This record gives sequence, C-alpha cells and structure tokens, in this order.
Amino acid sequence: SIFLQGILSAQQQFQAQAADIILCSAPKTGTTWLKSLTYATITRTSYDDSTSPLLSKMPHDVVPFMELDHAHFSTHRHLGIPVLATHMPYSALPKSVIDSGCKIVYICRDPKDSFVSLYLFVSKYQKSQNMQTFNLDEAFEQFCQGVCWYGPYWDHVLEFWTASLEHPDKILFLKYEEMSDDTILYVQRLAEFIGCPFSSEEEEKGVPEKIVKMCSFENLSNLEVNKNGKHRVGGTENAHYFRKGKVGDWENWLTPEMAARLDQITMQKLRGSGLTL
Ligand code: PAP
Repeated sequence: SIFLQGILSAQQQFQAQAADIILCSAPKTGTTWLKSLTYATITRTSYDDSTSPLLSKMPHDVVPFMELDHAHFSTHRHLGIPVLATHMPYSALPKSVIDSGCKIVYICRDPKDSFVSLYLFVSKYQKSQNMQTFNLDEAFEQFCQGVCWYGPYWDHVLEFWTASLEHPDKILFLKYEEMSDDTILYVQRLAEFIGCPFSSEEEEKGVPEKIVKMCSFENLSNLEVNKNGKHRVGGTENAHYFRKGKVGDWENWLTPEMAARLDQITMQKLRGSGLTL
C-alpha cells in the first residue's frame, strides 16, 4: 500500500520540469545499476571514483524514488540533481512528466531473470520479517498471469517501448543484457542522451571506464554500505539489492518447462512490436 499511496500522491502533486531525467523500470530489471551509472555520469565534474557519494550511500539513497521519497516526504522539489526514478508504468506516470518533455531512461530485462530476482528479493524480505514466504511455483503462476508489483511485466515494457519509438529524443530504451555486454558503450549513449556527452579529453582519460568500474556489481556489492546497511524504507538490507548481477541466472531456478512458458508468453505479448527480450 505504501507504493500505491505514493503513486497516487505523485500523480496528484509531482510537477516535472523540462530538465528532469526520470529513470523508469519495472522492479528488478537493473534500476540500482542504472541509478548509479546515471548519477556518476551526471556528477562526474564534482566527484570522481574516490569521492563519489556512491561509495558511502546506496544508489537508492542518492537517486530518490518518485513514489516513495518524493511523494511521501515532500511536495516540493529539493533534489540536488534533477534525477528521479520510478517503477510506475508509462500510462500511470504523472501527467506533468509527459507534458514537460523531460527525458526518460527506461531499462528492461529478460523476464525470466527479472522474475527470479523479484521472487528471491521478496522471499528474503518475507523471511527477515518472519512472514510466510511464497513458494516458487505459486509466485511463478502469479507472474505469468500478470499479478505482480506495478502490473503485468510485458505491458510495462511494451508501453515504454512504444513510447520510445514515438519519442526517440525523449525516451532512451535500454536492455540489461545489452548493457552487461558493453557497458562502456551504453554509458556513452546515456551521457549523450541526458545532455552531458563525454568530451574527447574525458574519453582519453578513461572517464567512462572509471564510471563503469565504480558502478560495477563487483565494486558496489563489496562496499560496506551495500554489504551491511539498511534501506530507509521498510528496513530492507541493502545487500538484498545486490544478489548476483548476472545474465541468465534463471537457469538455476526455473525448470525448462517454466522457462519455455515464460518465453512463450513473451513471444505472444511482444509479437509485432519489433521488440525482443
Ligand atoms: P529494484 O527494482 O528493487 O530497484 P533492481 O536494481 O531493478 O531492483 O534489480 C535488482 C537486480 O539488479 C539484481 O539482480 P539479480 O537478483 O539477478 O542478481 C541485482 O543483483 C542487480 N544489480 C544490482 N546492482 C547491479 C550492478 N551494479 N550491475 C549489474 N546488476 C546489478
């Protein structure tokens, strides 16, 4: 309910501005990573890889969530940098986000890996609260039926995909797997898209490489704050946001039949869209 209240409040109150950058994603698709890369890119003239707040704060604490932080704790804007994140579907975004023409960066991921990541995250949370946990089959069935945080996964991705085709200058559409393959290339694209491209001098000095290294799973997951800290909302352990960070880990959790079922749904849902996951 805290998310739902936040969404309603953001829809009523949030006033986007043209210079804003909104990081959008369905849960467990690479939000923490995208937040850290965007934050490090945008603040690179103020901080480097030895002074960045990302070394002592969790990425969710340096880039707030629209429906959690902004909507609950302030009706006014008081962000140091104009970057904000949300898991809201495109059709649920506050109207001002679309009207303002601000930039949106969306990240998506293979639904098999997203589902496994979500299931394990929720299970850990339920255990930590002495709550009854879902079993994997039950959670899988719900996910396939679209019963999931922030709505059916495929609708979430498709709405942003379609919008990105209509407004390529306003919406950058990223895939976790492609970013894992060549993170430097995508950080360069991200920097260009948000209006702060790397200069040739920065490229020569290896600034994009340094950002990628600082924001890598290996580096972030080994920082004290991310190993032992707790998230301010709900007291979730920060370590739960850094599980494995691998492409294809679903193989260790889903049977071939489950994987085939998810692939089949994905194919059906995305047919004709030009998008593959
Ligand atoms: P959120 O929706 O709660 O914000 P989000 O960050 O979108 O979660 O997704 C978490 C996934 O990103 C985890 O995947 P896994 O369960 O398959 O391991 C997490 O490990 C992964 N992740 C977190 N940080 C990074 C990173 N720096 N690089 C790559 N993957 C990362």
